[in-house]
Amino acid sequence: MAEVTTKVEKIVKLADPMEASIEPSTQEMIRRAQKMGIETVFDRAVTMKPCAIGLQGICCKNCAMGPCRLPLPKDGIQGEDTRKGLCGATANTICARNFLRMIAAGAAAHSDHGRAVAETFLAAAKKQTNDYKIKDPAKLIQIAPYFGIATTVEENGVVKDRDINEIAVGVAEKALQEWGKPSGTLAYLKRAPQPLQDKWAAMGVMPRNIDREIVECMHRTHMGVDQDYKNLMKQGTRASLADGWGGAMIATDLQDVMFGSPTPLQSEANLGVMKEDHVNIIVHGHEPLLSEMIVAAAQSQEMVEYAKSKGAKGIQLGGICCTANEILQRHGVPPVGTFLQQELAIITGACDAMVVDVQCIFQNLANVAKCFHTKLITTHPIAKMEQDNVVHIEFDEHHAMEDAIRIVKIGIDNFQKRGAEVMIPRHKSSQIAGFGVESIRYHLGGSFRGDYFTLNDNIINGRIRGIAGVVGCNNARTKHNEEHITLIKELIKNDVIVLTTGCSAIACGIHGLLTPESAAVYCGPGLAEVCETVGIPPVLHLGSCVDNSRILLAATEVVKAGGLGNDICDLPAAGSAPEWMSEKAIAIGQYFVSSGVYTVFGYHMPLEGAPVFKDYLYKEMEKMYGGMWDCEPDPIKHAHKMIAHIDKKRKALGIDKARDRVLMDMADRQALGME
Ligand code: NFS
Repeated sequence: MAEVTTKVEKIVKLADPMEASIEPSTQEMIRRAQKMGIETVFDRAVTMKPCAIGLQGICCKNCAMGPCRLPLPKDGIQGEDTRKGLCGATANTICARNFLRMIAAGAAAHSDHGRAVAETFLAAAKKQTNDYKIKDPAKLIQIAPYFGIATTVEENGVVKDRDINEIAVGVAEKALQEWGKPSGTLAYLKRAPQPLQDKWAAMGVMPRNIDREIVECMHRTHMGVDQDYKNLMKQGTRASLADGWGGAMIATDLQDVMFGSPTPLQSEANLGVMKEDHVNIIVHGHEPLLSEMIVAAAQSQEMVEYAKSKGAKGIQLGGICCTANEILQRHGVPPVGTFLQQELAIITGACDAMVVDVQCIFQNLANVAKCFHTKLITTHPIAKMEQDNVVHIEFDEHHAMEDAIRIVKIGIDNFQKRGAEVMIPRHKSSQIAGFGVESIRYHLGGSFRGDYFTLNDNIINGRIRGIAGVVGCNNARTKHNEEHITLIKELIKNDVIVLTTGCSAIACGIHGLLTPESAAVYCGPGLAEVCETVGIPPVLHLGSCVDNSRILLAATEVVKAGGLGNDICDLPAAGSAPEWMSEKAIAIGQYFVSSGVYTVFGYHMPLEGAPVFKDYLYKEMEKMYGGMWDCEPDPIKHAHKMIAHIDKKRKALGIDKARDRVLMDMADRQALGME
């Protein structure tokens, strides 16, 4: 082992592996790290406690007269709430400002990712790079009209298909304008159900352009500007919609056009996918622009031969966080782990290179990498690390493949430098990932009507009780994967079909919920019957966090297919992020809420210090958009809050009785031994 810079002696407390995670390979690697004297996030979480005032959302550090802290009085607020900062800012204002800044940061992260994709797409469309192509022209033709780009031309009275490259250039240019156009509103808002668009227009929250909404969040939360939590949240809503129906949705679509729309495929998940006799290269982060190239480079004959020349049997690629989901859903490359397993992948001693781009990357990776031979490579100009063992290879879409080959070579060259201390946990699971709006239509659509009719029919007849979107991160303040898995098992047990993305999706893969076989084990009788009939898992992997836009569009398709109301808020559906931690999660939560979805977060919400503002999000929002926030740390109660909402919507649609009948029929059939 190389020099150990992070010694356990420095740590006050060590995490109890069994308390830190429900997942055996994670527990095993935490134990190993502790034995080797290498500190991980799990140890830091027991050593450092979060700030109680920050946790409640009522610390204002937006000017140099502060930070102003407005703790709640011990016995709660009696009478008037007199708390204020030096400028007079109330707890509501401070809490709303903090919330808005989280939305702004989250929307910025997703949208800047979208912008990079759009820029690369423009370069590809203009043939300035040979490394990116249009892999899914059908998707391009499908989205072009939203940007006002014609897909046909008329010549001498004959209508012909327009040249695909011309369409691509048109879409790319228009898409890029979404970040800064001087007038109008975002193009993709038109994809939402009409009643929802009407609500947004009535509330004055239609995003104008993506950058402007994020900038305005920062302006309004600057010292001395917006001091009305309702008005602040109007902007928070607008910025979040600029994410979900803007930057994130454009990212998903243009990635699909360039890299192919996902279709369900078989893969595996967990640390056990790493191979001792292979070069292990792990990609971690979010933007698939580079990782797509790394997949191609690692699969090339030249690189495989090169790896063999260094004594390896081949190259094993793996992913962490949403980059993992991107290359999983399009190439079947297995995820090595969720957000909280990033340090642990290096602690196996078998990670020859970890390649990171942007978002959700621990700076401590550099300290862990120092203890092994692992080369840690940053690739993005906006995301470098100060530690001197980190290599920076700046990725440029104009010579993407060249960069990718250089990076893969570093991993291969490093293979022989591995120490003796390799320990790859055995645990891995098989999974089916890569569902999308199109594949749900294909699998659950009727053979006569290629739309969402069969799904709707099964919801109406009660076999499927409702739809849940369970997404988001891990959080070291909660037990790794426990909330995700307990919650999702409870939902499917109650016949709620689950759509999942992000680290929640990776957790589901690791814990075996993404297989059709899991339906018979975990589902209620109705959902099990549907899954067995069509051969799908009860939990559908819909991709990365930007692909939450797929959930919005799937919900819109369900509305369009008919029989379940006129708007997303009418659907028996609910959203959840049980182990959320990032600002992106707050942006996602807000765009789900303002698209009409009841959205429950786990762990905690930074709102406890401002009860009036909290009520505004938890109760008043429903009157405006049909969706609202909630929080429940206990995963079983969390599931039942979602189920209660689903049942409330079933009742409003008048389909609650149908489900009773289905369940009665099932019991009868079971009694007769027919099931
Ligand atoms: Ni989403 Fe994906 Fe994971 Fe959370 Fe981070 S990787 S973008 S933020 S931690 S789900």
